[in-house]
Amino acid sequence: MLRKALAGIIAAGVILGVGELVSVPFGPNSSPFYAVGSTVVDNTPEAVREWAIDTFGTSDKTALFFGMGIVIALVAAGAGVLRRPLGAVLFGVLGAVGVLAAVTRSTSTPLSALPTIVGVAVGIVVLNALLRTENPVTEGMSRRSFLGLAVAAGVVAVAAGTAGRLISQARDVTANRLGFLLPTPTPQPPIPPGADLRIDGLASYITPNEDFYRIDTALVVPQVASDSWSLRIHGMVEKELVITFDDLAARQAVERTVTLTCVSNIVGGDLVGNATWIGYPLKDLLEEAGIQDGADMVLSSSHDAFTAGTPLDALLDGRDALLAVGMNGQPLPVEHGYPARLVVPGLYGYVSATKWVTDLEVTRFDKVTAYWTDRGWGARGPIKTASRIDTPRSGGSVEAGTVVVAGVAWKQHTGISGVDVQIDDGNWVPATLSEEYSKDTWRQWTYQWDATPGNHTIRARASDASGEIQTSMTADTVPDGATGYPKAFISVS
Ligand SMILES: Nc1nc2c(c(=O)[nH]1)N[C@H]1C(S)=C(S)[C@@H](COP(=O)(O)O)O[C@H]1N2
Ligand SMILES: [Mo]
Repeated sequence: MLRKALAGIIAAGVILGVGELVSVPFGPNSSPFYAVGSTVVDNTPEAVREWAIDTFGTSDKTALFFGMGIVIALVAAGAGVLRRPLGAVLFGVLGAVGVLAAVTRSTSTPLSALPTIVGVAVGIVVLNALLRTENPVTEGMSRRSFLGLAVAAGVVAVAAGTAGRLISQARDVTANRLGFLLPTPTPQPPIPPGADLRIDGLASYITPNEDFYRIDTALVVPQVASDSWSLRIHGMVEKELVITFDDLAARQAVERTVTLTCVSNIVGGDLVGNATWIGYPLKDLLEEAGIQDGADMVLSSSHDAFTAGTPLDALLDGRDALLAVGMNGQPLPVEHGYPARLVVPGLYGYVSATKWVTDLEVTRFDKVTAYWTDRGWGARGPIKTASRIDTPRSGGSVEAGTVVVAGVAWKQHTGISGVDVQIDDGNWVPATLSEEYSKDTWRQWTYQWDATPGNHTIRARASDASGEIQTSMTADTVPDGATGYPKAFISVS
C-alpha cells in the first residue's frame, strides 16, 4: 500500500519534472505545474484570494506552490493505490486538465500542450514499471528492484525539473536589464530632508526597491527584454502608435515620486510603497495618438495578459501618469515590471499600475472590463484616505514615559493635511507631520505620547487636503479598498 502510494508520488514527480524540462523552449506557461497554477490563480474565488493575501501577504505564491504540492502528492498517492490500470487512467485525465490549462494561457500556442503530454507519457511508463515490481516471485528481489527503480525515477524527476527551471532562468532578462541605459530625466525639485523623519520603526519616506511590496498574478516573473519590447497604442485613436525604446530615446524623460497602493491592503497593512519613478508622461503619448470623442478608459495589457482599466481623465488631467522605466535610480526590477510599467498617482494599482505593459487600448468602460473588475472589484479604483501606525508595533510593550508614536498617511493626488492621534477614549490630538513634498506621496507623522502603565489603544486618523477626515467606518478591501482607523494595542510597564 505504502509502496504503491510512493510509486504514484514518484510518477507524478516525473510528470512535473519532465514537463518542466520539455517546457523550456515553449515558455513557463506550458509547464504543467505553472500552467495549472496560473489557471488556479485566475479562477480563485475572491474570498479565498483575500484570505490568502491577508494570511500570507506577499508570500502568497510560495503558499500556493506549497498547497499545490500537497494536493498533487495526495492525488498521486491515490493514483498509485488504485487498481491497475486506473492509476494510469487518472494520470491521463489529470494530464488532460494540464493540457487544457497550458493551451488556454494567453501566451499559449498548440505546442504548449507538448510538455504535459510528454511528461504524462513518461510518468505512466514509470508508474507501471514501479507497480510491476509488485507480485514478484520473491519478495526480497522485488523490494530491491522497487527501491532501485524508485530512486532512479526520483533522480530523473528532480534532475529534469531542476534543469528545466535553471535553463529557463538562464534565459531570463537579468543580463538585458544590466545593460539597460536609464534615460537622464529632467530633475524634479529635490526632496526636502524634512520629508523623512527618520524615526526607528517608521517606514522611510522612499521605499527601497528590495522592500517594495510586490503584488501580481504572475507565477513566473515575465521576462521581457528591452529590445523586443514595444507598446502599441490603439483603439479609439486618430492614428495607431507602436513605440519602442528607440522611439523613447528621442523623448525627454521625467522623474516623479509617487506612492503606490494596493486595493487589497488591509487597514494597517504594508501593501503600499513610495518610489521615485523615471518615465515618460502618458499624456504626451496618448495625445500623439489622438483621442477620439467618447473614449473614457484606457485598457492596459501586460505581456502576461493582465489588464487594467484606467479612467482616461486620470491620464489626461495633468497629473504625473507615467510610462515608467526606472525605479529609485535603477531600471525597473524585473518583478516590478521591467522594462516598462504604468504609474498613475491617486489610483489603486489594480486599475492603473500595469507592469510589463505592452498595449494601451483607448476605449470605453461600457465596452470592456479588466482583470479585477471581472472578479468583482470596482471599475475606477480611486485610493481612499488612509493612515498607519508603524511604531510602537501593535501588541508590543514599552516603558512608561515619553514614547515616540509614528506612522504614515496617504491620499495620493489630494495630499494629507493632518493626522490626529487618540489614546484610548481620549480626545483626538494633532500629530506633527513631516514636510510635504508632493500631494502624490505619503506623509509621515509623529506624536510624543506620555505613556502611563497599563494597556492602551492608540488610534490614528488622517485628514486630506480637501478637508475630509478619514472615515471611521470599517470596510473590507473588496470591492474598492478597506477603511477604518488603524489601531495599536500597547502594554506599558
Ligand atoms: N502585469 C501585471 N501588472 C500588475 C499586476 C498584475 O497582476 N500583473 N497587479 C497590479 C496590482 S493589483 C498592483 S497593487 C501593482 C503592484 O505593483 P508592485 O508589485 O510593483 O508593487 O501592480 C499592478 N500591476
Ligand atoms: Mo493591487
